[in-house]
Amino acid sequence: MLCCLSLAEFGRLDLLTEDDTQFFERHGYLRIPSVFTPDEVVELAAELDWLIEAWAGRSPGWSGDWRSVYMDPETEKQSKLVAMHDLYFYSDAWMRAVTHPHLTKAMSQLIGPNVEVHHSTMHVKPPETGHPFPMHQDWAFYQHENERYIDVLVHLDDTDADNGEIRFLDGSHKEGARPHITSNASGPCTPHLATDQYHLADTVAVPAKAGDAVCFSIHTIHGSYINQTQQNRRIVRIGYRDPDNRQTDGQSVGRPGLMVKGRRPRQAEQPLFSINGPHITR
Ligand SMILES: O=C(O)CCC(=O)C(=O)O
Repeated sequence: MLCCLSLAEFGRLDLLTEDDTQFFERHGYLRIPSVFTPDEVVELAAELDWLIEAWAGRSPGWSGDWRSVYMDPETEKQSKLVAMHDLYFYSDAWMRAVTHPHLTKAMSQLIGPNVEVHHSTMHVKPPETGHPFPMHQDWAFYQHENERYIDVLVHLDDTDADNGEIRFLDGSHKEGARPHITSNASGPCTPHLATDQYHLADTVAVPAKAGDAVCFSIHTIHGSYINQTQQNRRIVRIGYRDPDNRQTDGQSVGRPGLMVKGRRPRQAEQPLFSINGPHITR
């Protein structure tokens, strides 16, 4: 069960040290070890495998000319990504995961007293040709006004160079949002940064263990290599924000999320959220 805290576990609630928060501010990313216990990982992994079978889409993944830089033609044809959004609409285990006290406490240490969940997204790299990710900021997918937005990669498998661990451009969050390429000669493509200016080879690898959470700023530039192993590489990204950090465009814009820490301050004249949608009330 994910919900009950023993006294020993309660002691873990002060999850991040001063050194951790300073590391995050300086580098723009942080690995938080063992946020989820081995039992919790087993449950979440089983639920994820069910979601993969029952709901997720299997597609060639992100589009763009970057694909021919990252992959030879044969690999490019075979490369696939298994993905879906908002896992907590489909699985109570994932609802408990995004509201997990250790995780939400850590988020409030980095974001502030009030924390709202924005989305969750499954990224599974299938065996051998599982999708690499070009260098990008997540800001390009869900634009927000300030930096009080953190993405968390919940690891369900150990990651390393062979299965495409997450990699960050150290300190790149400090310059804020950067323009991304959103179209190529053949038409619109998935947002990414120019392959001749931003190189995966310049990034810091952050291998992690199943149960770890690797968090990073919405402005931290990152990417990853292909999965060359025989197993799925299973990660779920969860986005958390300060509810006062207004979203201006992109994924799920205008949709309110659950408050997982603190309160949603009321802006002047702010109406209640509409019960008839759309929810663009801010
Ligand atoms: O799953 C990965 O390796 C990269 C994920 C990523 O780039 C993202 O979630 O923004």
